[in-house]
Amino acid sequence: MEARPAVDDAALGREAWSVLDANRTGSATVPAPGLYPHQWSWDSTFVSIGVARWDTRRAAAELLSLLSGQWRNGMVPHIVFHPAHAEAYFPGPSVWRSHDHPAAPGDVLTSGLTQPPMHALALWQVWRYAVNRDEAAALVRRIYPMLAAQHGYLAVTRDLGGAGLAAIVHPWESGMDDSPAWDEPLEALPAVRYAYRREELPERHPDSHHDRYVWLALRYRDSGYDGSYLRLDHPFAVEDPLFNGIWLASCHALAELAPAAGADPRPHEEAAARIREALLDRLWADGLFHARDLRGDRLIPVRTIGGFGPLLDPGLPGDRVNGLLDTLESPRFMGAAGYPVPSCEIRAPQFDRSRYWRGPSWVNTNWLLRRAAAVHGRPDLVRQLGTATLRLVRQAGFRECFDPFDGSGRGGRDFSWSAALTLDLLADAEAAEAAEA
Ligand code: 2M8
Repeated sequence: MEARPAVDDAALGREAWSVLDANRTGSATVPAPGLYPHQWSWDSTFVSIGVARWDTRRAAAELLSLLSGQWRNGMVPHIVFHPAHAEAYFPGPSVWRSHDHPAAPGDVLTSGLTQPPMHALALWQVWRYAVNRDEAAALVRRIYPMLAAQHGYLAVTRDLGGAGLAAIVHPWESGMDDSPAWDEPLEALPAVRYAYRREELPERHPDSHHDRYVWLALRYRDSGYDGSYLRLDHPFAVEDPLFNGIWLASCHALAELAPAAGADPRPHEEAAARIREALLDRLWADGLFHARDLRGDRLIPVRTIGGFGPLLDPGLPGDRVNGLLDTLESPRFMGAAGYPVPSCEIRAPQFDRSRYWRGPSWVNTNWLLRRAAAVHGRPDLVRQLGTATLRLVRQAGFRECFDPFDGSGRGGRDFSWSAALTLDLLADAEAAEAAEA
């Protein structure tokens, strides 16, 4: 049964917890019942962020469950499969065949791709709010080496452009699967035949590039998930500003966590500086960051929500920050939307108010942009994004995403990151009210 959040904050908070409890299977939380019945990587980081203020152990268990799927080369997979209903989602473990790969864990089934590296930001949130400091320190000592390995994997195996940015090798790695940013590189692929049974296709992808998604995943799998294949032959390689902006912010988080783990923060600060320089050098154009198609060797012109990712960096030069915030508040994005922030520029021909990552507003990207506004000293924007996001879930429920004009819900119901981040927003709103009183 879908939760219908109540109007007052306390009831909304209770509804959010009941969604998270219902979506919990053991120590992991699935993104949405039925639709996504396994543990997804960045979804779980948002769940961990949302529960961290109240329940350190639950937030930590979420991350540890996900990291039980980490490969020995440092890669954190985008899905950790729930063995009880392994094939309930396509592509399932029989497609990915992680158990055949020597670097994959033997006892946990995973996908072979990764997702935006939010994990250090989530651990930082757990560290920040933990009441028992000894427990928090032990947790940081346990998880820090795993995240350092994840960052090492990105820096070495995924720097396919050789300039210091991590490349995604599949649209699923961006988290913004159907974003129009991937249309051009996908359409440059050879026309492919169905590599799966038609009835396995998820209903929400009626005419997307799903054939190509599956084909790309199979090609990578058949290379043995090989790093040199990615560098030399894999036909999809894109430097995405959201993925890299999150990676940069996670480098700052690791630098802050390093002393608690008895490690040196400097390598993470240096990594952040390198990523920033590469972002500015390679992805900036016309007041926004753009994805770079490494195979076509060009910037992808369409403006999407991903272009604001580097705003998460406190060290981004002021002129770029101002340019990005102007674009964000302009009628291209927030200025013409009733409910921020559309996932694609409203004026772009590819904009579609209903289609998954091609227009709708999402709670997780709103939360990230709100954080970026806080980082750059814009309390008005912080308030605006927080209030509007809470208005969305109050009116439409904890939906997967929302129509940016009328706020109606789209996609899955009882969606975990929408519920978890609502808890965080409610707590901040309450703290702000208390400070004003
Ligand atoms: C969506 O992605 C999956 C593939 O990973 C799918 O379309 O089936 C995206 O919205 C992604 O960001 C999210 O992590 C996942 C689970 O919520 O669903």
